[in-house]
Amino acid sequence: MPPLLYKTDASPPARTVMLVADILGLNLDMKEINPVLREQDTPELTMKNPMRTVPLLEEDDFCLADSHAIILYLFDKYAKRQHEHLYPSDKRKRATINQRLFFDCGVLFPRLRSIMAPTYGGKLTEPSKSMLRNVDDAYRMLETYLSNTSYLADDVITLADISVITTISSLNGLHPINEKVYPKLKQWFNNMSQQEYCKRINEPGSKQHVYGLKMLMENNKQKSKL
Ligand SMILES: N[C@@H](CCC(=O)N[C@@H](CS)C(=O)NCC(=O)O)C(=O)O
Repeated sequence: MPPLLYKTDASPPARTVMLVADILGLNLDMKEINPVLREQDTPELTMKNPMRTVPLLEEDDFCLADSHAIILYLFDKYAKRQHEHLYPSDKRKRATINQRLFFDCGVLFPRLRSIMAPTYGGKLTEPSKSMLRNVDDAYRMLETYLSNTSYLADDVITLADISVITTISSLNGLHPINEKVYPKLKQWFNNMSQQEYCKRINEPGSKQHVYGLKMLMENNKQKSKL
């Protein structure tokens, strides 16, 4: 049986897993979970993933949460020779990719989440100046990562790019990358967005995510006027 992925298309980390599975030619079973409705909070799913987050991978009696851990596992288990460039065995390249994955997990996505959580919580009517400053600060870091290579960890696409593109697509929808300030990041974003699998898998979900967040902010604004 193929592994089962609990996911929703709007979720950037879920899209990362879907992209990597697609690139590896892996047909995952999928189960739709709406984190806004807290569908991941059932006792059964909480046992499987105490963090109560999407995505979650289940394979027989093995459960794995966090998109970064999941894509490394999928690569380890299912990658073939032609996928080597995604996570090369060269130790320094691998370490750089790992660092970018930790950056996405520990820095970039939390800055997006700081906008998502109060929006879903019914409070945020628009991102605050400090939220946007933090996003710009992350754009600055990415611009620097792109100083010497066309992609985030190498001159070819690696797992680092697949992980970061989903977060950045949602951030860019909320706070567009300024090409004059971050030209390398903008070029990278355009290059990644042109990839066939990004158009097919990432773009629809990120549009849905950004549209949903903007609609909710508008609703929160109307409610705050009552
Ligand atoms: N670092 C995690 C983040 C997962 C995450 O926070 N997912 C969001 C949906 S985009 C979620 O499930 N949020 C529910 C919550 O935080 O309670 C990953 O990469 O999988």
